[in-house]
Amino acid sequence: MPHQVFRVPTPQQRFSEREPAPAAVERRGGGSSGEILAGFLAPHPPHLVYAENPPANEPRSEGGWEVLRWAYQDIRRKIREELRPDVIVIHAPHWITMIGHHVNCVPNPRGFSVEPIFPDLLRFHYDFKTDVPLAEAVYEEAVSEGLVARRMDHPGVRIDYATIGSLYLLNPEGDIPVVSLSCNNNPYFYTHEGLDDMERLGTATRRAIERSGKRVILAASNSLSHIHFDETPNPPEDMSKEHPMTFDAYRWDIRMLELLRRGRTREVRELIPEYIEATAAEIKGGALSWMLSAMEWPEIPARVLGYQTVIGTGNAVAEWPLVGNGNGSAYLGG
Ligand code: 2X7
Ligand code: FE2
Repeated sequence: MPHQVFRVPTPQQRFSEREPAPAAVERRGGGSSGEILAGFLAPHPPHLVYAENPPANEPRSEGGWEVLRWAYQDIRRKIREELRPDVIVIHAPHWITMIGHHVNCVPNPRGFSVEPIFPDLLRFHYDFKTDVPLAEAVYEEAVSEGLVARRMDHPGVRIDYATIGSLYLLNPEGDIPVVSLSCNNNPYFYTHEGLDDMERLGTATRRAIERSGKRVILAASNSLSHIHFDETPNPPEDMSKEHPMTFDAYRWDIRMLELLRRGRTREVRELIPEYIEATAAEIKGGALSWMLSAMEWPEIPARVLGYQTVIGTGNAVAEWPLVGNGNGSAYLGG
């Protein structure tokens, strides 16, 4: 029996007059052709957006972190020219909700985001469209799954910089509708329990996509090992100062990436709690567990397009190509 966090026994007990029960949910196999085209590990350090110098971001840079940015360039091309998805569904560890998995149902979130720790790097004007029907379907399926879930309907919702950063790096044109999910596993208190719920949220997300008829890509917005320097170099993009925080954190990142490159997702699943303990890996927010679960723990080689540190944290850009010609061809080893 998996551990449960803030689980309500039945949907019926949960609904009040303020929040009516969602309509009955059409189950898998209900006749629609929605599918997940690919999943992406899509890290969001504000440094990467800063280094791209987009007009929407106020600070200017000389570049930096090219290995990750060139990897993003590659997947941007694939998304735009080959996959052409209807929606990006993103789970981000900086939209932390203490109770419940929140789903952003606001049609057009827009505003100005200043990164609280690195305001010198990210002061970004964001503006994107939500796929509201799919967002509502994810909420409904999460409730059906027995999870505590909430719709975010406040038009003035402030979007966290992880969501903003990964969305920009995946789709700078901002023309692909989005479903944005919060991080409820309360990463500072739980490891296993929160991740069990994330896997259920993944199952719910998959069902919602299937019944939507949409062609969707998933984005797990997170770094890997997540201990960082306490001082920023001057300038921040001075790459001579960039290195893994510890050799041990680096070893762990590479061990996990090697397993993913071999399609050994079952072993990864077993190791995640130990990895989090050892490196404070940002996957403690659950984005990777959510995404792999939504893709049913695919035993295909992940295409790891780049690994690099950002202020000491480990970051990888990777793809799980579920359809089309990509079948993990980046991995050639035995
Ligand atoms: O949010 C982040 C992160 N994940 C990694 C490195 C530096 C800053 O922000
Ligand atoms: Fe982060």
